[in-house]
Amino acid sequence: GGIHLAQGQGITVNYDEAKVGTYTLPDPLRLPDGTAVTTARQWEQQARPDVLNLFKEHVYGQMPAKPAGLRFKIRNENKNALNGLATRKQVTIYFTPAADAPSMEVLLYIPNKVQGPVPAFVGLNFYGNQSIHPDKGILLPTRWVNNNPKGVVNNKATEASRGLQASRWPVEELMKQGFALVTAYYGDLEPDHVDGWKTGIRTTLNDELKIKEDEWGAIGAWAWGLSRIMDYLEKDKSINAGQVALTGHSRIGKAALWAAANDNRFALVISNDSGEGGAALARRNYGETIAQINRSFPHWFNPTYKNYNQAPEKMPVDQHMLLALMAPRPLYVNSALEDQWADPRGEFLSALQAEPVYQLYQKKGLGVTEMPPVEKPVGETIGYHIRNGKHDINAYDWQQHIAFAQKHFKKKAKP
Ligand code: GTR
Repeated sequence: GGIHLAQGQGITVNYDEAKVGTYTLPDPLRLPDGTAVTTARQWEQQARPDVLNLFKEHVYGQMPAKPAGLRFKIRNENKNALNGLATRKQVTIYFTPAADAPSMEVLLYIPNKVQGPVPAFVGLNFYGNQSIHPDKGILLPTRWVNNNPKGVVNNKATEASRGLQASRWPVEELMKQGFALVTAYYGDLEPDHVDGWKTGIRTTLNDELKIKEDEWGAIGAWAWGLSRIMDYLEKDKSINAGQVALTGHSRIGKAALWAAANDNRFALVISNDSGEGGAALARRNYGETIAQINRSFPHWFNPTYKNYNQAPEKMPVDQHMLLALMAPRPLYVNSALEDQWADPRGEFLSALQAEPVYQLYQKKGLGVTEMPPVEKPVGETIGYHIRNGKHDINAYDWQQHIAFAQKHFKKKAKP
């Protein structure tokens, strides 16, 4: 062990499997009165609503409904983007009818050579839509962005930030495989810093959503934004809204899981290195812990989550139950070997422990009970891989995600 010590900031970080400790996971198939859940119907009508509420109450906070005044504006459309490979659309989602309504900017690339409506990958980005591709037609964000030596200066995105994270977004490959790509900047919902809530939707939509800022957290706000993208996609005739794969890396992977738990319009879900508060089991003392995440990012979760800093075993849920909320939808979880901070084994075990709920639907999970070797993907309706390398989302990860989506959407590659 011993890597990532800087992230420990005084809290001991364990990387020794022998020191993980023993723990008992809560059983998703057990009702509060002790009754065993044995059918999908029982899960959906009795257990599932309860589990979802426990996550609201103890982890992520409330999830407000779609605001009545939601509206969309196509800002521009270019049918000849990426040298003719794609149509690029930029759409503003306004959250209220007011002229100066809080809003988010959505970027879509839709493949030109495929008969629509097409399946889509949807995910938020870390540095603005221009960060996903050098395409000069992408509008720069005007809002607060985390500083980055590659073109974000004084929390403003500059021209130099175009394509800053292009390695994480294989746009051309997705077009060739017949998928649309839909993305938005997570900071449009809430800037990712301790005071971000003051300018984000947790403040600007207090009245509209009838919610106080401390009744949810930043992850909740990001997840809520993902559902608003889904609201738009249901109206866009070029997209097959029944085949939307939701993806997210790391903190955005946590938000993706939470969004899909609340919104079953997302047909397939991908957790890329989402770690603590995402796919990884909280009861395992390995890598990042609840205490650690609440110290570094006090704005991410519900205030109640802090009660478990020293006592994860007291939580009525653990993260395998979040994964179980995806059932029976296809779910893909993946880890990276050098990303021990995210606890790869804890992510794998969590996916494994979600299987009993999938079995209620006669869906097969991982098909293994031990972690597979590096770069040997496993699984049916629940997929998993661990790859070489660092905390990131790269071409290898996307290759597996695309193949997984193709298999489940029964959509062949159509160049
Ligand atoms: C880390 C954090 C992780 C993960 C990661 C990321 O600092 O501790 O939980 O969210 O950031 O988002 O890249």
